[in-house]
Amino acid sequence: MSEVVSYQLKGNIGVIVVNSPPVNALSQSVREGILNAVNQAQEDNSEVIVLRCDGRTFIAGADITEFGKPPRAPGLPEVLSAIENSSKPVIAAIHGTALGGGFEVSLACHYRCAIASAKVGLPEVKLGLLPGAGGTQRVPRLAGVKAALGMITGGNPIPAPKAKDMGLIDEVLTGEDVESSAIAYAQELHRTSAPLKRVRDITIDPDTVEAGFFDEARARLAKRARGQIAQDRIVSCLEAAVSLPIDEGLARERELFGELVTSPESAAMRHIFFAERQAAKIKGLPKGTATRDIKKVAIIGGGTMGGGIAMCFAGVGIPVVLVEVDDAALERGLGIIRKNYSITVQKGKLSEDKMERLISTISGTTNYDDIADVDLVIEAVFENLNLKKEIFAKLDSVCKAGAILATNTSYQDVDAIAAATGRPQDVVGMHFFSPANVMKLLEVVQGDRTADDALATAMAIGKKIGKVCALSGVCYGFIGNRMLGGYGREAQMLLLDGCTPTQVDSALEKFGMAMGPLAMGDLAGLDVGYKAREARTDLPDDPKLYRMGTLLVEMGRFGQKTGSGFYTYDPETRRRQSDPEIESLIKTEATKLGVERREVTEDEILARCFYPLINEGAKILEEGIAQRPSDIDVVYVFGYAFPVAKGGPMFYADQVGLKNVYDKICEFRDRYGEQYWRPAPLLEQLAKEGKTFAEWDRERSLA
Ligand code: 3H9
Repeated sequence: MSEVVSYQLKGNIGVIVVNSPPVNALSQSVREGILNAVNQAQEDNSEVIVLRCDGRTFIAGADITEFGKPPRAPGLPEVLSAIENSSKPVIAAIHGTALGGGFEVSLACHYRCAIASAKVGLPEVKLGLLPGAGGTQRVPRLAGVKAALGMITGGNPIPAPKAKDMGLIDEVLTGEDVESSAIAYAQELHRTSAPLKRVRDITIDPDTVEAGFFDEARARLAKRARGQIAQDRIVSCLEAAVSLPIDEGLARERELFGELVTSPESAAMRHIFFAERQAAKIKGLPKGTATRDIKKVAIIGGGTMGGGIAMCFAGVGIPVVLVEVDDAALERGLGIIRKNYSITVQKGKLSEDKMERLISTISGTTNYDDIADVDLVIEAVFENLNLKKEIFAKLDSVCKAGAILATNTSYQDVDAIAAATGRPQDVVGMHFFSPANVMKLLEVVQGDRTADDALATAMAIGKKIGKVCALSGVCYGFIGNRMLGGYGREAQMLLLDGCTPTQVDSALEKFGMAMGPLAMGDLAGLDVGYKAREARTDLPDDPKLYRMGTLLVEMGRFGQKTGSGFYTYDPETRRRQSDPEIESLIKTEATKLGVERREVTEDEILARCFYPLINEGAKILEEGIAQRPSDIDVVYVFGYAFPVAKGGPMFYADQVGLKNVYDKICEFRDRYGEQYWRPAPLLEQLAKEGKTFAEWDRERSLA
């Protein structure tokens, strides 16, 4: 009946099947197909209608690629009305994930059944949206207002058994074959003359919502909004669900959805959705490049990083061997892992049983011979090139042929490390971010001689352990840390120019950064940057450069770990407090260095800190270190907590306008010198051509 939706009468059951790969999103043709099928089923001998999907999942939501384009009939509300007003019961039969508009389709059905492995959810908030096809009105009618608030503002999928407990679905099917199980369920409903249940007919008792509930929710959500407005509008929709008749509630929901879908925040978050998926694809590598089997992993180095990486593999059931230099270090490493898990148990997020199972997946050794059989080794020792080379030579001699040898280095030359082995084709960088068991980003670093299948395997295993992967070429600091240099530098320069640490950090936090750069320096340890600078020979000889960071370390103020750095820290709460002593020290230093202090605006703070990132990003693109501008955005959003509602530094630059960014960089160059502010040739070119990074990338891929 349509290319993507079919309808067949099977006995007394009309079966509608959506088959629109990859995820059965509600494109115009799917909407039209469902509408026609429901109408057709009204006219035939069917007594019950089952709506199910082919492929890997039930409908995964609206077709996100259609947002921002002129709407095409039929709209989703029209389709849902046809389902809801069907004279015969319509049953949604769910497998995979029923998400967003997909779950909303099922909410318009009279019954919902799902196989046990299925999940349902309303993830719109992760795209800066709210459920725009009745989700905010129907979920509170089924599950209550509190549960609806958690589900819709959190956006996380809910397993079918839990969804049943919450009242969101009616039946968890016993079989795994969704069609036959759903037909059996449909027959049972028919035999018992089950009524045409419409969620819209349920009334919400306003007394179930205590006074002040919505105000409290708004205030709580605003604290973690970081520039996102969707949470606030979701609360408004739920208020409407409680206080208005359903049709008015639905109208309110549509109005607020309309506001969000045209907002810059949602555009940025949709950009990141597609960027994340794009980043996993390696240009020039044929789709379906074979990957190597990874059944057992070794981690060299049981420090914080190595332990965190081990936890990532244990989490997906892959046995890990931790390798340390001696028993004491090994005990310490395994102890840290146990402690991390215990904290999660204490928080009630992990059972004791599961913890023991996870810990039993991780073993330890001090003997390299014990890792001869592993499929992947990740070296995570401290940043010393000679040490890393020594380790790789040893790995070369003990590891089986075909094992992937990865380094977690943040700065060292992956090609030099690979050259220490006789198998550079098996060597790759896998750069995790601390804490490795929490942070989502994994930079996969391609050496000069890394084999295609080794690279594809690193990307695939990264995805398997739940990371968002982006490919980087070899250079100092790879994509993320290389770009960060100017960001931290300017944050400190701004202090001499007239800012307090609080002013700098607050401006960036108001923009949406999780933590300002100076507070971040205090958290990471100012001594870390200090030591790294000592080892560098390429930094300009300028007494202003990192002056405050250097002074603080010399004063023994290393940051949070010593109780003070740019700020002082409350020993109990670890909350930061501005320190008048530091503020006057900054003034004294500025005077000594002949810097005339002045009022600095928030706009200047943003430009001084972000434009070096963007400029370096442009150089990284020119050099082919990053594959695409959107990969850089992925690195910053998932590795450096750049606000997703701003879409990453390169997307943000496109919104500001590359000419504006370029002009400002030229102004800073004239004011502060070429050694810090030299516009990237690509930025200059695009500014002059009036193009964006995204346009440049599109043209390049078409060429
Ligand atoms: C919504 O529903 C609004 C409504 O409330 C109101 C409307 C009025 N559209 O993730 P994968 C593509 S908002 C278009 O790698 P997985 C994706 O780009 C929507 N395309 O697979 C990729 O393409 P490519 C609410 C989509 O198995 C391919 O499918 N729903 C959509 O790891 C495979 O994706 C959501 O937010 C889409 N909706 O995970 C759900 N979804 O191959 C978003 C995916 O070219 N989707 N694509 O790179 C997901 O969370 C995951 O895709 C899913 C599968 C869990 C379904």
